[in-house]
Amino acid sequence: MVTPLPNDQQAQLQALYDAMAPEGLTPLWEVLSALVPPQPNSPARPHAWSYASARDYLMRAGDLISAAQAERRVLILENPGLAGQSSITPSLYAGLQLILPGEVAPCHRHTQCALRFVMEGEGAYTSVDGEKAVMQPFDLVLTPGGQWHDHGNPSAQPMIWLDGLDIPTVQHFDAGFAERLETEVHPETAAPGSTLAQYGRNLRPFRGSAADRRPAHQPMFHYRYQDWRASLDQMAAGAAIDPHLGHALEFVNPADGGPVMPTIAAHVRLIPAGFATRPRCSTDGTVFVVVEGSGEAVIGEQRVPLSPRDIFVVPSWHMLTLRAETPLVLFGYSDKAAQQKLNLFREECA
Ligand code: 1HN
Repeated sequence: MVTPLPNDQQAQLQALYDAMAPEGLTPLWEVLSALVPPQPNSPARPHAWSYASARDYLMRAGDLISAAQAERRVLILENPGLAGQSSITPSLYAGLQLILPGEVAPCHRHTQCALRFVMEGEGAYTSVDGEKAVMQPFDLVLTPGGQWHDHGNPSAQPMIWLDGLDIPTVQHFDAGFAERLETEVHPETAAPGSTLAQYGRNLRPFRGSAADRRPAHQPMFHYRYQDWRASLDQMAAGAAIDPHLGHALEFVNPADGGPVMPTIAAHVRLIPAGFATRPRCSTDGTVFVVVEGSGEAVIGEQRVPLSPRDIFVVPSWHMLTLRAETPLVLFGYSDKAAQQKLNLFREECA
């Protein structure tokens, strides 16, 4: 309500609201400015998670419940401003998943899109529609909506990755479906790495092969650290630095040049030692992982010290400045892919 009302008018209005409420009627004028704010006013808060501490709890969970028992053994990174919502931003979910040597996380599929960003371990895999992506630290692996996926760890070390999903977005649209495969593991449909070999170098099958097996609109599902890291280094050696982003590269879907999944976009950036980015805000609340280096993020009023493998979230329309003490390499994902389709995405640079 913009102007305060006389007490008797207020009382009469309240009586009116009370009378109509049982019939599912409420007055817009009491909520209009909250419903249509002049700019985003996220309920999410800037927050950082120490990897060492989260890892400790995750390993303790590993002593108490198996991957098979849990279906997915994951600690949710819940935004303190979104308590009870299993969300890191209003549209995105994040979690840390542990898979111990010898374990299998059973095969299922769902409408929600997922990405995995490897935090530690090597040699475990995600199988997507029966083709394994064997993972190394800081690889990005996608399980797009509707594709069967199971995980396994034949290596001798624990494997931990960050799961990023569009769960709250799908929940918002009330459009989620999920099912388990009858068998624990999807039968192998192709040799590990075959899709990467065919689509990962600006090529695609002339006919047949993975062209029949992978969806034409989204063939790629493994983006290797060794590849993206080399590209970032070459960019940093040659290109002028972007004052707001540092040296930044987006992961693309080779089928259309767009973001990696319909709802989720992902990128990496490198901030050279001693560099501080100029402040920038955008409507896509973003989850970041520190891959290398140390420094500081300033998110609105909040200062967050950065060290390797820490995770932090920058909610929509919060100014972000990144300062690198040593060369700082970050991975980030957000709902920019969805926002651009809906003509909602905006950014502002200072
Ligand atoms: C899921 O399918 C995975 O496949 C991880 O590893 C976390 C959280 C909610 C719903 C589905 C996975 C998930 C998930």
